[in-house]
Amino acid sequence: MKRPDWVPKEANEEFTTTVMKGVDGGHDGLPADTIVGIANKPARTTASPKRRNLSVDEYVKGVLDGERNVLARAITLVESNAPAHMAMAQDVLRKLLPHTGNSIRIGITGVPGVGKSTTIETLGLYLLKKGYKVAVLAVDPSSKVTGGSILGDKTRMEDLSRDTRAFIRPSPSGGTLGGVTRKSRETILVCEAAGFDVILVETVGVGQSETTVRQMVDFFLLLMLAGAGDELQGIKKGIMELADALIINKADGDNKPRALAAKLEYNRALAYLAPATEGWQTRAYTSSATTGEGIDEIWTVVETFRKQTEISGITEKRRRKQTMEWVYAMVEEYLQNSFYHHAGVKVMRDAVEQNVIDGKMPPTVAAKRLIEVFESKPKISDETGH
Ligand SMILES: Nc1nc2c(ncn2[C@@H]2O[C@H](COP(=O)(O)OP(=O)(O)OP(=O)(O)O)[C@@H](O)[C@H]2O)c(=O)[nH]1
Ligand SMILES: [Mg+2]
Repeated sequence: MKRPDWVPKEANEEFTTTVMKGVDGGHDGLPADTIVGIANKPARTTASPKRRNLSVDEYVKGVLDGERNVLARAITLVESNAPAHMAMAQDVLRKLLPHTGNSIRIGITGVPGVGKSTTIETLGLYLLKKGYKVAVLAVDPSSKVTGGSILGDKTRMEDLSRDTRAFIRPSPSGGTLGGVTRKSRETILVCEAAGFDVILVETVGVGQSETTVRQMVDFFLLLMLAGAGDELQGIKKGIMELADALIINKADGDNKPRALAAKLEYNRALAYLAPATEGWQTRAYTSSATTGEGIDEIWTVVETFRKQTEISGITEKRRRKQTMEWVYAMVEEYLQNSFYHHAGVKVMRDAVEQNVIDGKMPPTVAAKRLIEVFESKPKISDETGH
């Protein structure tokens, strides 16, 4: 047999020299996350022996029946940038839509290392004990390729990821914030249709991602740490104003007294801020994700919030508003893609940019030129990515 050229010269008989033909629909553009298993464990979706393509109705039925591998594949479909997948995903979503809306969607943010994943693991396990089904999603527009901390998070949420009543999905690798946002919103809906009662969305506390996640959840949690100095130093007021609860995490051991002091201080500050949710006073609490202390109090707060905002109609009002934001986010995503993939724009961009840099063309003129080219022939080139 002819040895392929990638076989090292010194390789013996055992070295693989043939490549088996894949099964039908085998490698269907799955993102890298699905093949990154925890060490010594089989990867989640690739373990399926038969991977033929599913029809829209098979996706819908599988999701509604809560079949995990179909759920995972439906999310992969939703996350795909391929035009054919996008069209199919929209069909699937349309059929799932009547079965959505029944979960409570909770966003969790905070600076890296504050304990978001650990809190999700502890809270998630607590909720499973209460009989809820829990889905955990991550939104991280900064991680372009693999969803950043998948491995870290999956090992950190090890107990949760092992439970069949929980489902953990890393951030879609969407590139643009708009892309990640659309995919995450749709993933929330798919999880709701699959019967999850609580959806926990972790986001990195950087850039625009908090605002983005705030726009897709009912309740927004900001995790903080008790600092050594001025408690309010360095905390962006804007983010505090998005939160429905502030949690001073790592309130354990030597850190506990400081956490309790921080809580009082934040509560004083919060009294002066505009509430994130009409009619709801945001307060600070302490918790320890490692010992579990304070987790039940947080859940009581979430439940109180849920009851109150359901009665007042605030949740419904917020969700309606969020749906419209979603519509326009999709329009913006489409327009942005059309612009940057427009053949004429692509040809002209470099020259225009250089002219602006050299001071030969004012930015306003540059923008006008590019828009004129864009509007002259409505042609989108084949590529789908940026
Ligand atoms: N003592 C103590 N340590 C904690 C607590 N919560 C988390 N940690 C530790 O803090 C570190 C970071 O926790 P993570 O849960 O990964 O933090 P994260 O906010 O998800 O971090 P990123 O995903 O990187 O943004 C880990 O080593 C945890 O074990 C807590 O309540 N008490
Ligand atoms: Mg994390």
